[in-house]
Amino acid sequence: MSPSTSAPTRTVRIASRKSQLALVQTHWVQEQLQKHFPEINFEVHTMSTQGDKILDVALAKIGDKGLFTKELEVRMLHDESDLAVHSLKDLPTKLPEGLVLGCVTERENPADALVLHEKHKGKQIDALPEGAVIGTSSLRRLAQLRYHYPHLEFKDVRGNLNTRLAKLDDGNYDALILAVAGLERLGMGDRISQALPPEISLHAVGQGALGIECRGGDEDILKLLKALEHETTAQRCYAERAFLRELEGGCQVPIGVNTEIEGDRLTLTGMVASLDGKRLIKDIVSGTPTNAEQLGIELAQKLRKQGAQEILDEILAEFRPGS
Ligand code: DPM
Repeated sequence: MSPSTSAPTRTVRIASRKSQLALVQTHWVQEQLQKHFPEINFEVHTMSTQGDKILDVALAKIGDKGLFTKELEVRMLHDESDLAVHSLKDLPTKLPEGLVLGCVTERENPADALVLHEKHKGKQIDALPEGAVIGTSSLRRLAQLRYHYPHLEFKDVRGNLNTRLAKLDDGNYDALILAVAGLERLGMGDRISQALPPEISLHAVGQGALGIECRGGDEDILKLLKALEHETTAQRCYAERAFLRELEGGCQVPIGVNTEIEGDRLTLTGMVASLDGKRLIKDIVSGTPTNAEQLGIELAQKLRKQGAQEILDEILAEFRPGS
């Protein structure tokens, strides 16, 4: 075809973090969009975020307002990128003015995974001995596991998946807790010793799904993103995000959820726990999926009546940046 007869190719610019997991996710989105819209050219631009650069400080201590998303958002606001792919759980529940959550993709297994040192091969979490050291930087995982297993010890761990697994294999920890979805996307599903059931660990809000962010007024991009939207995942995640937003919890808080949709019924379970694992408040609501956000708000209010806000305020005071 001669260039004079074909329409100029339109280019859509996708922003992504540089981490291995982010790139796998972004390239998957790029491929899906390309399949749906072969006439458009989808281009990926990568960059580091604050969260990628600060590796030596516990995540909870450096605050969480868009730690892994801000640089990508600035690019979209400056019209240097058109969309950004995030692990939905890393995307704050309140977005900067001008940006929206344009699409939620089909969720993979949202559970947390137990990854063991070889010497514990074949065990489940119940069988780990007194004093076994669990590596995690998640206050949510820490609080729930302390509640169920007060005999275990916990140690912070940072770095990408490979770094963490190397630290585990070197004997610095007896086990790690990581997301099933992240391990599977990186082809490391065989390292999972146990997917923790929701009775032991409620997952993070949005865990296992990707969220694609774009400019709110960009109808062209919003239309493209509709092709990747997964309706029931979106309804579940909207309920979860409304719950977290209502409790004013950031990404790094001991708040966990589980959702199920069966027929025309969405059930949302949520919990807030203290960091010492001594208090854990948990409740459940259900209703129609079209009412997802309202359900999230309702559950937050239920937990607040049972003392959830006091627990969150204590933690906020402990981790306020600069303290
Ligand atoms: C958030 C948390 C963690 C990530 C906190 C939490 C885990 C931090 C840690 C909000 N983001 O879950 O309570 O354990 O040190 C992250 C992972 C994925 C996205 C890795 C993981 C992959 C799974 C997904 C880090 N962000 O959770 O093990 O895309 O849902």
